[in-house]
Amino acid sequence: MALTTDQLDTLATLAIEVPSWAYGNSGTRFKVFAGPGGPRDPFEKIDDAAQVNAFTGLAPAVALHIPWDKVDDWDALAAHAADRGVRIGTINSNTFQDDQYKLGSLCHTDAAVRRAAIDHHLECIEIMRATGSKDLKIWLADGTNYPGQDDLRGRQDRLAEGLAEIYAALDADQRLVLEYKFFEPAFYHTDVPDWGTSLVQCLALGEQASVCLDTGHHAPGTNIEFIVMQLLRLGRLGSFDFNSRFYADDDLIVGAADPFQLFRILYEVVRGGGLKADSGVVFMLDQCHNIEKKIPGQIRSVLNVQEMLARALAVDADALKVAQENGDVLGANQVLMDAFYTDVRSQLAAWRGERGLPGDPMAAYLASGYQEKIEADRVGGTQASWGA
Ligand code: LRH
Ligand code: MN
Ligand code: MN
Repeated sequence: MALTTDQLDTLATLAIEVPSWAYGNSGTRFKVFAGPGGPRDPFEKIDDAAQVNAFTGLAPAVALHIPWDKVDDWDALAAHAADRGVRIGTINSNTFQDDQYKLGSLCHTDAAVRRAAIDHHLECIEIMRATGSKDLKIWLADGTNYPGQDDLRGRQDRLAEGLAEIYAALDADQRLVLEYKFFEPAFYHTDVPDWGTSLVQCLALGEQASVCLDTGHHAPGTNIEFIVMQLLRLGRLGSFDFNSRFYADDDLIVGAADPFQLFRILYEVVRGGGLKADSGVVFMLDQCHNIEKKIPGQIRSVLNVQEMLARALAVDADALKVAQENGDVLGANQVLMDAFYTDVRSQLAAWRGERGLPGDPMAAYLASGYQEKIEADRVGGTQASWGA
């Protein structure tokens, strides 16, 4: 089973945003391992991200996290990105690391804390204007640890109020993307725990608000591709935060734990029109590389997405429809599995060659000398960690 020319052309529309925070040192709450050659500022994070794009042709945008990536001169950062052949993508807000947000941000009972959280988002919108970014992604750590700790409904009302003020500040071509997560850091309840809550809040805001689906943010056993289908059906799938999970929010290399799940998700993307530019779906990675080298880790990640997308495109849609309409349970399942088991690697290597890219991007990066150079050059100074 080989991909047709049309399918290969569709594959070329895949553009992935890599996260700036993937290049800094990261770890678990037990230990952060410092790796040599880590970027010392946001400009060097962009340099590293640009390598992923140079070797794969898949990652033309870099998502930033504020304040981790704050610089004095946003024009200079955007120009630096353009010079390296990439652009600034989604701006991620951060109301989860300041002391004032211990009991919440937009949902906090104290109006002064809510004000600070709203102002932070207004600043993010200014940064979007300065860098040309179109998406403001909001993930809130808001929640409680104990029943009775706060009023669940009051918090939801305050959330709606805060989001409305942020939404009102958007330009006509900017979007608000609201990310959900079922637990962590709060353990009793989370204020945006699921796609339903995110969707309800987005619907109240308006057309420029949509849902971010982080693949690591669900309870075990959740049928994620069903959520993808439903949000695409409603025109409210704003973006993906791709990563892999074995247990909880592991933030490991997408497709590492369950390539079949990634295939199923991407099949629903294809089926629901999520690859078309007018769908507005942004494909982002939200990952950290704790023990492996960062740039090869990102290269592996974007290749995993491309490979599973190629297999999803290989599904024989006509045969599947016939089997489904005939009630042919096993036949329909086999059509899907035939595509999943298709080895597309040599075809993808040839496809890259036709586009002036290395057939084996990982080997080409490792042979390029870039890793040795940054490990030699970036000695001294403070390496950026997962956060600042
Ligand atoms: C929360 C999250 C969110 C944050 C990122 C660092 O778990 O997925 O997207 O911005 O991690
Ligand atoms: Mn995320
Ligand atoms: Mn997460």
